[in-house]
Amino acid sequence: MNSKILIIGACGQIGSELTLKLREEHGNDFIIASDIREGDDALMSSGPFEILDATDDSALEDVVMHYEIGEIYLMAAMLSATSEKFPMKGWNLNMKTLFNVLNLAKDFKINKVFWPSSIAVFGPSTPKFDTPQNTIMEPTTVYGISKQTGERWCHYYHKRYGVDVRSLRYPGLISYKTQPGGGTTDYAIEIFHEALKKGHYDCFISENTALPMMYMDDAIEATIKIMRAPASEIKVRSSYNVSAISFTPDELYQSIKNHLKDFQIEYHPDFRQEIADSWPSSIDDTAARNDWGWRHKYSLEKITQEMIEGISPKISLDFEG
Ligand code: AKB
Repeated sequence: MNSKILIIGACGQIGSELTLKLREEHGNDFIIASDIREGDDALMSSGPFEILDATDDSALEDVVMHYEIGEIYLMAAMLSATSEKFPMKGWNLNMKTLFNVLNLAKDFKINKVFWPSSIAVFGPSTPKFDTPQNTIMEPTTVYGISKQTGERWCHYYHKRYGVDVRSLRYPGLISYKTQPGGGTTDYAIEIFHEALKKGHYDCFISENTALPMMYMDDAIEATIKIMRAPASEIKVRSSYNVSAISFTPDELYQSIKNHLKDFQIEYHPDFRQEIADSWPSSIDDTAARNDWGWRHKYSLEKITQEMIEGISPKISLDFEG
């Protein structure tokens, strides 16, 4: 039953925590981490690792055959803000890696695929509050277009070739173990680092912009839960809305200020404001809750506490070192 699992993008924000969690549960040798660069000590020393550019289909197939991989979690992607700077690079990376993985599944070389979608599939014409599972989707970012297109291809590969692909529309993900890279929701992580380091944060999103957010532990739980659910429970083969909490930069600031009384914030919105304005403020995830039992655990208060406790020792080490 314990077929080997390949994580693509294992050194990234989600990949690194997912890899360690799956190694804990399946055993280190069953989880093969891969990325275009090496990760931190915890990841590199706990199990097999391959340098892999997943846009290269034959290199990917070699790794899959060598380790007799049964499942792939494709966590490599270029996020919203970076994709706006490099539109063709973002499109090529996000689409090519998906096709390479879906084609391996279509050819029966692997059995199951996880692919992350995002709230970026929605756009300015989408209902902004309690955004339904099925609704108007007219994304205005390259990243959003790549995720929306990817969703349609996942649905198509399932319907046409029977590929067992499962997907979640992640909201902004908050974590302290690995830095995020290139997202619009990254402000909600940077703010903790700057609050603890400098007592001050220049926020690139305006104070009343509400966005859907989730703590990393909830995101990992949702990812593993949807992958372990019986196939019959997975009724949506494009991607599921999953929701936890929504907050504005001001609400997050107030929550941090409850712990760090002198913390100050200023707002200097940049190009990422337009991206944030095009996304929903809150998400209706009834389908995920009903179909395969999704429940989130982390409130804003609990996230704030864990982030401060997790980042503080790193900051002290920086000062000492
Ligand atoms: C981003 O901000 O680009 C990502 C996302 C919401 O998918 N965190």
